[in-house]
Amino acid sequence: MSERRLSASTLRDLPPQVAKPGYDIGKVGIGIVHLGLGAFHRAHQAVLTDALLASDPRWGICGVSLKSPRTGTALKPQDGLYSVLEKSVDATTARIVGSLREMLFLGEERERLLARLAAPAVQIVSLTVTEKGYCHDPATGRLNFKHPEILHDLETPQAPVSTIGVLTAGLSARRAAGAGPITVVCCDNLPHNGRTVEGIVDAYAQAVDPSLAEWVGANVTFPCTMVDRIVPATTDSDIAEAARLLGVADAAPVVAEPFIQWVIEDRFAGARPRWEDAGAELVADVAPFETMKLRILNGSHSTLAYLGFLAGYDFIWQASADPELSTLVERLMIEEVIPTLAAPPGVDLAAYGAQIRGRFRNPALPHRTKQVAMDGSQKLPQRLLDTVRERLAAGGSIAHLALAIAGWIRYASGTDEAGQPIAVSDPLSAKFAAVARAAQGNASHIADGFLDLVQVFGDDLSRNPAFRRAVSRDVGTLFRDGVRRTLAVHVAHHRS
Ligand code: CS2
Repeated sequence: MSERRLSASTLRDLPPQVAKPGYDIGKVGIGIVHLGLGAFHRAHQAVLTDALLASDPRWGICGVSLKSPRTGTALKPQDGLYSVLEKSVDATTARIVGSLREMLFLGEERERLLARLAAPAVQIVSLTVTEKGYCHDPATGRLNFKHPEILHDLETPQAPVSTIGVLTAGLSARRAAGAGPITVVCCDNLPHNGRTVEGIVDAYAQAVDPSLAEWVGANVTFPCTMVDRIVPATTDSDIAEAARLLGVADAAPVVAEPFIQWVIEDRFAGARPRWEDAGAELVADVAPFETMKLRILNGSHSTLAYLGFLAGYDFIWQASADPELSTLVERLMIEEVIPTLAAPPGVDLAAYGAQIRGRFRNPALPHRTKQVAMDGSQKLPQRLLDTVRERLAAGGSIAHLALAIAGWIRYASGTDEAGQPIAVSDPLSAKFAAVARAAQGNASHIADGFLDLVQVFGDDLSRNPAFRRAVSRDVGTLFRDGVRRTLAVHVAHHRS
């Protein structure tokens, strides 16, 4: 017997408690092209857009997979429909999202993608390609002209493989078609994400065709955004749970916490969906929201991921429930991060931090420490290192920050406390392995090798003796005493 599958034709058979699109998906146009069809987009922007389509059907999404056809292949037989399983501590609810109206795979459908980007109805191109997807130097935010994908695309700009190459080729097609202005909405956790992507696109376009760079300057805006929702990678047990809740199979559900936030700089080149009607905040200045979120949420997330993994925890909620790790994270937020922040209008930073610690403890969300630990070289600068810079400039202590950074180095050096290899997933993993090999188990050589990575630490921190000393000491302690004892001593010693 073949399994019944979620699709436009089975939509009406779903149980009444499953929320469904309140509009005819057949009448939805494509107004948005989204690059990076991952779980985060499908649980965030696609959900907030879905909520608007009943009143304004122009804003369906064409979702583009850049690296793997997998998600599109799962969604095509489902007419783009999928479920979002929202998990709080004591309940799971399911809703069907219908905003994804077309799925494209770059490897096979480049021409269709370029045609979409050149269509006048498309007014927005948004992105979730993760930090490393921008092929930039994380310490400076500038395009890395030596990145293999960028080298490839500069040779053959008409057949690009990198996000930046694809985006710029699309903007070039748009200019050629005379389709008018467009807005690029970056939804990744980069600092000043709109400005950063604007600079990266400009550098690339200048190298390909300076007249295109000029056109982009006059016709394209890059609003900054702050995005927030915890979305663990979908597992087989999530797929089984979706089938149970829906009564039909869904090959591509996503799982998310109830919390969702999107703050967008009101800086659009043309038309835009009224995302504020779905709960997004359109503001003049995103910077205070974004810095708050990157430093408080993502900074402590990474801290829990590295130290938690080393302490033997598979999941963020387990690491958050550990008394010493939870004390460390709370002190990190209150004593070292919050003093560097200007509160956005109407926000109490201490309450914001406490709410986040509560979100991390949600045991219904199996968010792996290993998942958050990925790509640390691309994440540390905006999550922890900018905070360090401001603390040092203000003469404040960096004890908790240094331990978090040492946790990353200990993790990225590639073996756990039982001597087993750690599969470190990071664009710089080959460099990490070379540092670890050359150090031959000597902790201070390991610390030095990592702290010399200027593409992570920048020239300033890499050469700052006080910073190097603090981190090096903690790396030494982690290797000598192990993470458990290091944490116990740290928490006892830095009692507030
Ligand atoms: C996490 C983020 O994987 C990670 O690095 O810190 O994906 C985090 O869950 C989101 O930014 C929450 O909004």
